Amino acid sequence: MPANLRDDYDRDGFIIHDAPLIERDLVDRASEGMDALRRGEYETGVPPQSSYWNPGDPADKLCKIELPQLASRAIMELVSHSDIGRVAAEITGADMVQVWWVQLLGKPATTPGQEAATRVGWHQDRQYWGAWEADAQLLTAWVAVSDVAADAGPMRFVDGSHRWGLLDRGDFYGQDNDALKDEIGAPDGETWAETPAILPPGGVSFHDCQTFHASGSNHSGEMRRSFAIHLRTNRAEPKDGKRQGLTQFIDDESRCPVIFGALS
Ligand SMILES: O=C(O)CCC(=O)C(=O)O
Repeated sequence: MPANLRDDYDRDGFIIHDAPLIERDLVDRASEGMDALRRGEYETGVPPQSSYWNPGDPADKLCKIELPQLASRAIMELVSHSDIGRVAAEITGADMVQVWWVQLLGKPATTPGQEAATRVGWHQDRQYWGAWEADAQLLTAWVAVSDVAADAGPMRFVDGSHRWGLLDRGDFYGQDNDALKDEIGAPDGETWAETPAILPPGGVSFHDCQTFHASGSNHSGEMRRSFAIHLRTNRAEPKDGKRQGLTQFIDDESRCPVIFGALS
């Protein structure tokens, strides 16, 4: 890995590791696992957590399934990949990296002009993560399972926005990203500059919990497939030491694997 990735992460609030970190065979097996979950088939016998998308939902709805690794062994293998932990540790300088939540994300392909709520609105992850202490070091590894080219509705990051503080003005489910961008606005002296995360299957982007990001419609003709793997380092503690909501499983490494170092 280039030595300057940590500097890039500190400066921009994200990195785009477009050299695949996950081998193709595992990506393909996790993709099959994704199809099984979409059919409501859970090979471990354990369903995912309660989710925005459920089997039988319309084909043109954004597919978002919580903790898919509980239901599929291949998805668990993918989210536990040691190279994700290694890169996350390298860019944060951490001694320990743990997966604490995962989302399966399938963005259906639509045609221009088609009415479908498949976009992801500008937001900072941190606005949804109140179960962690305010200074917790949290980030996301977003693994491309399909080819995420410019026409597939890639994530877009706002360069350096992790340094803008928690503005709490975004909306993951928002569909009008121009209006949201105007509402959020760059703070005085800052510029709103966007970088798309173009990734091949197995490529991974990493973003800080305060980095603004969004994604548009997918016009590639194929579903855009990915996993958003939410990570904490040894510098992240749950709020008031409580296990609740999104932190409820962090003491259970069979659900929340440690992928670099060890829990102290
Ligand atoms: O998949 C997307 O377009 C957005 C995902 C996201 O918001 C995240 O991984 O934090």
